[in-house]
Amino acid sequence: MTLSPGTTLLATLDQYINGQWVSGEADPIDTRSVIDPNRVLASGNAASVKQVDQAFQAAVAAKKSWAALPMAARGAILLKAAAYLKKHAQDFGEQLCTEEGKTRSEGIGEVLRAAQVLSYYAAEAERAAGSVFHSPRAGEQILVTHKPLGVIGVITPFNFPIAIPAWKIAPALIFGNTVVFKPASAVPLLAMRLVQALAHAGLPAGVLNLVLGGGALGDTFMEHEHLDAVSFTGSTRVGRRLCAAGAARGIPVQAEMGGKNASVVLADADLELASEQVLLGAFSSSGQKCTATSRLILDDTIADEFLAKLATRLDTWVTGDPHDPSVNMGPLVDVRSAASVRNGIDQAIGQGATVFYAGAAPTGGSFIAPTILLLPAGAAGRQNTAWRDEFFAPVLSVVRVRGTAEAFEAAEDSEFGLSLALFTRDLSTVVAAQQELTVGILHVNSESSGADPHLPFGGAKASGYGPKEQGAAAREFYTQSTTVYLRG
Ligand code: UN1
Repeated sequence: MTLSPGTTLLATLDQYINGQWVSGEADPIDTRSVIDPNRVLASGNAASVKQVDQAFQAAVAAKKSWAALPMAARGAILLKAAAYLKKHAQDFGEQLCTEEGKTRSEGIGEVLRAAQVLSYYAAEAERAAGSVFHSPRAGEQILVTHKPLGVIGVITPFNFPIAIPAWKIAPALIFGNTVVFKPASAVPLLAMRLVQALAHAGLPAGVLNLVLGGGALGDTFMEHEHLDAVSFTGSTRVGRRLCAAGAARGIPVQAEMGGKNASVVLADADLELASEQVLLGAFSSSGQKCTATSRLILDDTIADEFLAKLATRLDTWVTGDPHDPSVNMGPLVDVRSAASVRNGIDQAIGQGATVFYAGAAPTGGSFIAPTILLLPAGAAGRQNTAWRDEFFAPVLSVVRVRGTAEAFEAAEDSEFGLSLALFTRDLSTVVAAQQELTVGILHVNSESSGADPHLPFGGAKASGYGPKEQGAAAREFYTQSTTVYLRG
């Protein structure tokens, strides 16, 4: 393959093991621009199995002294790393845009979000360390204290190449664990940027180790004797496999997996607001978020008006080079994903879906135009591939329903249960939704995506397994508790 002329590499892809950047010993790897696959952004070699072992040995060797460091001292390192990311947000955000394909402003926003996550966990030393209970016996108190688990394997997806690693690594570290981190093979550059920030901030050797390579490295993790827990975000297929492997050897696994999130627009909704939020939920970041809206449930009485509003908004939604500030949406992460989505759309049409909206997009490459599919009402439409399978793309599948009960029934008709956006002005409908819908995150009158660092994040059904991520919930996963019956 010929390389674009005049381009210089942004970095060498290296492993970070025991506080040193080292060359990989396995096959050559590189990372390329999503817009111009001839442009290599960075290249190097993948980690060998032996290097994965070295990473685990380093993490084991570092764990005692790291856990012994006062939490405030650990927090100071996270805070310094956050400042480094803020300082480099423009550059790293631009690189994120080139490597992953979300828009430049989304890329910068994501780097800042990673910084925010680090700052949030840096303050953990200022929060409660555990809890104290009354005892039914005189002269006794009961304490619940938290200790680190040990060495955490962190396995992350391509779609948030710095924010998701940050929201796993920051709590792992602040609670006193050490980490071996394997990012998605499509986004090694941004993974290196996060590690670089923490290394720059003075993280002691061995506390965080980075190994680069394909999915098989993740399986190597699962077999490593020193692995104490795994936090994974990615597909339900891989997540379930990791959960089973973890259960077989008795270690905790936290898995954030697929989504097929619905937006429900009821008859009394503010349609202007709802159409704006559904647009963002379905098409931001090219729909490549596990929280993206991919199912749209419309009350029959407002369906035509709503779809007309959504189409009008989409008419000004520009798909193209994500570096261009006038562009709203870039390509998918790679041509293979785009081919699979095109195939999924064809299959859905073969099963009775009709195309309501097919936007404009550059031809070729991994671009997928924003697409709205109408599915037949009732159970027939809900058997369609486009209703059941996660496409991870800017494709929205619509069903019409009559009334709230039918809308909730359609929303529940999915194996997934991550996020749901409900559009209504009626408080009792909101209360009913909160009671009846099986989702980890419920948005009322806002888009289905988004996750603030101080709040629990995670899904129900096939979307999630194990304790939730982020906020105070993270402690549940990253520590083991001891119940202390204490008498003086
Ligand atoms: C968001 O909605 O902003 O993989 C975050 C994902 C999720 C993160 C979503 N774990 O898309």
